[in-house]
Amino acid sequence: MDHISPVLWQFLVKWMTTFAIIPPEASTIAPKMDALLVFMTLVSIIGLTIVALLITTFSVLYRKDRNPQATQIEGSTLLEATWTIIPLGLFLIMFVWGSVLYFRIFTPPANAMNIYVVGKQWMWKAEHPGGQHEINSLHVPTGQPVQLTLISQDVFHSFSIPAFRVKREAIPGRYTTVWFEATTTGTYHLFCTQYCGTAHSAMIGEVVVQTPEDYKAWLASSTSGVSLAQNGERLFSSLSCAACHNGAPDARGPNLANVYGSKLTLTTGQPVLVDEAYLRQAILNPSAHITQGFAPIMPTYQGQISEEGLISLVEYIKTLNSNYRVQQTTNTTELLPEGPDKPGKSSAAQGGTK
Ligand code: HEC
Ligand SMILES: [Cu+2]
Repeated sequence: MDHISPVLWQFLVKWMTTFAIIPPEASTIAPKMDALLVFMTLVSIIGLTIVALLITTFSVLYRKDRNPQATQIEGSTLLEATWTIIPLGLFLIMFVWGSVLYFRIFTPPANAMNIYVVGKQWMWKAEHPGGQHEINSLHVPTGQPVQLTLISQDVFHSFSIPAFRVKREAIPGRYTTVWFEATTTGTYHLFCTQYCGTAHSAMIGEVVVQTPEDYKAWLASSTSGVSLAQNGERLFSSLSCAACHNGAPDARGPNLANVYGSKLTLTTGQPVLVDEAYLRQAILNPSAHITQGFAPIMPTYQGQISEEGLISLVEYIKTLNSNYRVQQTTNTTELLPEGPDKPGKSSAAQGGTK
């Protein structure tokens, strides 16, 4: 951590990675996670040493031939309070320290760029906003917060990148997120850490961390030519969503422009925040939550659209927001080859939507 001497810390980390005690540290959170782990290990070792020493000393000092007659001790409040309060304090430090890290890992910064990851027996599929797809591999740039939105197509999986010290469950039917900022270029392991069937151990891959320039080049060379939002637009028309959602005042369905990030009121009077998860649910399970002022006429699309299709639809609906276009420009298009080269990154436009 910051309070330990940096030289000592570097030495320690070097030693631990050389002897494969910990994986390399390749994200901003990794050293912070390791500091907590080192603290916990030290406390355990010190505690173990004290207990082992006391047991040995007492067994020797009070053995039977030196103390044939047992002395009855009725207890000592001071002693008991001491060995309760000191460990309690130590555990509370770990608790608070751990919670701070936990909230940091699961609260992405507003300027994070989003990559979708779909898990299925037995592979990981990553979908970049520009339409780049990869299987069992994930390309990310250094120095840029990356949020992963995870979902599973079948059973529970868990997406883990040890070198980044992050891991998150991929759950069927629900989006989960995790974020990181890679610091060091290189290739790192990617695992599924939730037993998910016969070929679970083969559900592995690699994370390729590149400089922003190399990442840009990679995006350019692996583009499918159709971004997620463009693919979503196609689906939107081929599934005839526009028959009801055409934005006209007398349309049978609500106008979807600016719906992402807004607060809707349901017929029950309950307010809901429209995020990615809500959009996905609204398409699959429209009758579960009816927007006030509308009839429950939207058909369910359960089983008709793949997870990738849903992701595309969600991304398309997001682009219908006037302010999202700005946000998308600052988040992803600057990383895309065709994006204009801007001198300064502005994060001011990103406040409103989440
Ligand atoms: C038959 C007309 C109809 C069709 C077709 C239709 N919808 Fe809807 N949709 C509605 C109505 C009415 C609502 C509002 C009532 C509700 O929540 O179910 C709605 C609600 C929604 C919502 C929730 C947002 C809000 O403002 O309530 C989303 C998102 C949505 N539809 C997306 C889609 C997508 C994507 C498709 C195509 C795959 C589609 N809809 C097809 C009628 C339709
Ligand atoms: Cu798995």
